Amino acid sequence: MIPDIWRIGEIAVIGLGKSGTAVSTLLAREGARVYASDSGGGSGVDTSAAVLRPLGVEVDVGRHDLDRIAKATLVVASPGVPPTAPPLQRARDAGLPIIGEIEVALHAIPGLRYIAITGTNGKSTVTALTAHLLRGLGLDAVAAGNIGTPLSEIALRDRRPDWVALEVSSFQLHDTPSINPSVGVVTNLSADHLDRYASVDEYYADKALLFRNAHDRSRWVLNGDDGDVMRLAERRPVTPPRGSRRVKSEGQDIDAGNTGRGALRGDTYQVSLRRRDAAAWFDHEQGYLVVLGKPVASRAEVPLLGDHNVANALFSLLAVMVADPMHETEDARSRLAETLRTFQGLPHRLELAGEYDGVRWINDSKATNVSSTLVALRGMSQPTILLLGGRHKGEPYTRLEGELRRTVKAVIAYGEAAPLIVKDIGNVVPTEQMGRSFEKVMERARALAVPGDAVLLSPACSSFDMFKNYEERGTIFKRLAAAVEDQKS
Ligand code: UMA
Ligand code: ADP
Repeated sequence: MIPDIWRIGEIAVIGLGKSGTAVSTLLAREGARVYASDSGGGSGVDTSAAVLRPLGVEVDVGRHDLDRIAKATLVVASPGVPPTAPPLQRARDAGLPIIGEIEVALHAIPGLRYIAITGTNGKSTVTALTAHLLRGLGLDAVAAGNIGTPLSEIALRDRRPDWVALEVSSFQLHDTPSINPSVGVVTNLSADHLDRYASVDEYYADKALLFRNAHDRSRWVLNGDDGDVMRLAERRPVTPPRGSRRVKSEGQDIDAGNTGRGALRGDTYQVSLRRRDAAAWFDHEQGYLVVLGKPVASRAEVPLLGDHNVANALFSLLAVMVADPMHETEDARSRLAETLRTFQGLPHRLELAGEYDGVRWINDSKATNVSSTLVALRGMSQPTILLLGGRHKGEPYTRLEGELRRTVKAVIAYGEAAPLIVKDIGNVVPTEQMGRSFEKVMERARALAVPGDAVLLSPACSSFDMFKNYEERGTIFKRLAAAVEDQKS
């Protein structure tokens, strides 16, 4: 049930992507009056408008009526709408509360049991695996949130699931004052989204909001190998002022108080790839994943490449096991091991697109920041041609230097970020600057590759300068890689 006050006056929903569409539908079903608007256009927004209008939602496509928004009782912002966007500036000026889609959904499904997963990298993998493991225990579990299915869509279903594995981005955490998971997971932290945040600290401050409602029965699964994650848990999150949204130029002021320290309420469990005193750790010598004192599965049972995925498996196993004492019995442990083996991994994450003429084409399009490209390079054992580029997100590429020297024979820098990439790493490995034609990038990669090489798309940038999203970028990479083979036959 949504609060009665939300049924008085009008709610302004900003953005008609997945979140805006789902939350408008949910609010309309709950009896609220909704004005939804999107500054853009295109078939996706038109389809949303066509779905929402018959539900009584008033829709504007291609514009935001700022005066109307200023008169709303509540504003629901899509996570991708930056705080500097005119409708949000206007809402702030009018002193309106601004919340996100997940906040609305949490009100609509009170008492929902969910495991919330955040961090800079590994969120989607851990979210999908967590839901998969819960299903392996015979529970009705779904993955939702930043992974792609808005929580409002789950709230619209007739049947409430037993559990939700909820991926939450920093943008979503900022606008979800009621977040209160049964278990909260933080995979790791490093610089990201610096196109939106004024500083790394400001980005971390939003991540710390995962803990804002911590209480004695909360359970936290944290990366014990990551100092920034452990420090984050010691921070005392300060609720951002009502209706606030960080604006780059104002950011420092808004969260100036968010640096206090204090013990995190609830039980904390650590994951480590090396420390045997952690609640879940990887015993390299024996090749076992050990959780809560006993081996659960062997490394061979984790069907994913790279040590980072061993850590991801440990996060999921531990989160599921501490979520309920019934998930920790001997029977549950053997079911979890069995279920782990059948996890397929997600597309666009170190996904083998194909092997053609002795060259392996690897699609890691989801690597949209420097840390994830670094992780991908660590997993490479062949001479690699690296496709790096897209829309720059503010981080220097110099951090890649060591791994570039170890495994990369050439970099093809493309898209908007190409000149910056060449400036940062052009003297480390041979780096060619190309433009915005992805076909030409792929042709060049094909010309440079010899049998035994790998061509790795791990761009460290967002895709928005050339593609709709990272999925489209990865799908086109796979198609063009396979096209080489087709042309020959
Ligand atoms: N828009 C306006 N006015 C503006 C600016 C944008 O109307 O001033 C409109 C755009 O025209 C567009 C809509 O807002 O139609 C887009 O909103 P959105 O970007 O929030 O898109 P959604 O489809 O609602 O997707 C969001 C998340 N997107 C972002 O956070 C950028 C999706 O995460 C998430 O899967 C989905 O909600 C469901 O929860 C994507 C993402 O890139 C995968 N996340 C970032 C990441 O993982 O790094 C955080
Ligand atoms: P997210 O949803 O946080 O973006 P994903 O699970 O989609 O994370 O993985 C994206 C990329 O991040 C992967 O391709 C990989 O390069 C990197 N990655 C995944 N898990 C981890 C981890 N535990 N630690 C560091 N990097 C990781």
